[in-house]
Amino acid sequence: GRIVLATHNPHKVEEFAAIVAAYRPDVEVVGYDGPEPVESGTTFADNALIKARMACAHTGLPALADDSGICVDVLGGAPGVFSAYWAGHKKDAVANLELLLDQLSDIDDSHRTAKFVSTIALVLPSGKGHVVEGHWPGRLATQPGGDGGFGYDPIFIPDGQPAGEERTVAEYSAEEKNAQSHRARAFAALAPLLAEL
Ligand code: ITT
Repeated sequence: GRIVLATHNPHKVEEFAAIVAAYRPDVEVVGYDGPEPVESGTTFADNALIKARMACAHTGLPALADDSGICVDVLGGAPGVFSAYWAGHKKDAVANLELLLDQLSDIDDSHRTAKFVSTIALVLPSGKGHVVEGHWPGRLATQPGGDGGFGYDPIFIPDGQPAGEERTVAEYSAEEKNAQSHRARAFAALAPLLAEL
């Protein structure tokens, strides 16, 4: 069957295509170029459902949407749902991560803990909706490193790496990121439902 991916972010499309293929190589992931909904929700789950419902209604296909962001403990969970626009109304990844580094300039390493969050909604043409969430814990670097990935990847150092060899996500290969990321973890929780497609 086919499934529509309700995102305008080409990096997410690439990551999802790889992650879905690992579970269901027979499912074709198609892009969505219909109207972009207003993400008026106050939670990742609300926004993911808004996006998936819009794409399902517009195409008649089962729709997947991801609403995601970075949550910094010392900022009380911000940027959170505001991650894409942290430095202003324009989606400017470099400005966003520079502002976040500025906001943490006085914070020492042990208090720079954060997590990436991905909330994925699956909406079926029957109207049934499912929401799952994945977390990827780590901490913020003091300066950007690496040129892979997107968004906040150059300043996020995932937990669980060997001491002295720690890398940002922007220094991971795409395969490594897609095996461990918040998006992969959320998707793992959704995989059983894909059997319904
Ligand atoms: P769509 O709404 O069209 O899917 P978007 O990029 O606007 O695309 P969000 O509203 O969910 O998506 O914003 C998520 C932001 O969180 C994204 O723009 C990045 O700044 C950040 N983000 C999410 N996942 C990330 C990842 O894997 N690596 C780095 N940054 C990420």
